[in-house]
Amino acid sequence: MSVEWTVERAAAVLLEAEAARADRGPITDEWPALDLETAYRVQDARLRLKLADGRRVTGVKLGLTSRPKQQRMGIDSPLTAWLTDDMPLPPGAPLITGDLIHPRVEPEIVFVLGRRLTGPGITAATALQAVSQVTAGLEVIDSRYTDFRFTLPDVVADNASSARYLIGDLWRDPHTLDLAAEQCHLKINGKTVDTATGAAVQGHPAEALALAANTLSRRGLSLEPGWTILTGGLTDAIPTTPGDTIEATFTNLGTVTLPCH
Ligand code: 0L1
Ligand code: MG
Repeated sequence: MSVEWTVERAAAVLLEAEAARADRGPITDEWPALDLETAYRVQDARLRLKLADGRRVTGVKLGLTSRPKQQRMGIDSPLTAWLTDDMPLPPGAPLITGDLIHPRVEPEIVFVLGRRLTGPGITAATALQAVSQVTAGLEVIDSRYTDFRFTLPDVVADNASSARYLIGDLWRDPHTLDLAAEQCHLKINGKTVDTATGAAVQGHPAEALALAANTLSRRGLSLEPGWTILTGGLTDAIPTTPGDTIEATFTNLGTVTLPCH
């Protein structure tokens, strides 16, 4: 007998897959009626389960913000997801790849908010006014779906494949930098494998921040002071191999280094 899908069941199934490091097929294969609005309810239900387990919200991430990544994943829309305090990697600590299913890493421009940002109607200029600091980061994504195969509602429900993130230690004033022109070199074991500028993220990372504020406002939510915002992968995400060191070097935002064990 097949069990009926609900928001709560989908949230629990995805959290179980994460905890067990067991990938699975897309939920929409079994629950084709899962639409985008319901998927965000699953994402929020998944967050409630984490909070009930003692976790704390640290911020918000944007996913699928760059056109090349959207094209590769076959999804033409950016999305938002929750960051919680079980995700940050301590500086210098390795990524234990065996703790995850099939982790991939992507370089990001990271904001910290100085004040609340509430949509709708937020523009990139207003959004940037709310940012107190900017730095470099690496996001580790780890879809709970086999082979990263999913539809937009699937990946929204799965909290945008979020797993871990590493933040740099060179904090800059965002108002003194041209973040669209900020350049990033993504390296594996010292060899550059990809390059991009901040313009890869919706034209400017502040556009991504505005998008997050406006998207969250549809659920009556704001971006809060002190939150970390991962504005989206600048390049495509690269698979991790134990023994590799992944490094993102930015023009003005410093370097973040992640050894993979
Ligand atoms: O941070 C991201 O852009 C990931 C969004 C989800 C898509 C993926 O798993 O690649
Ligand atoms: Mg990302």
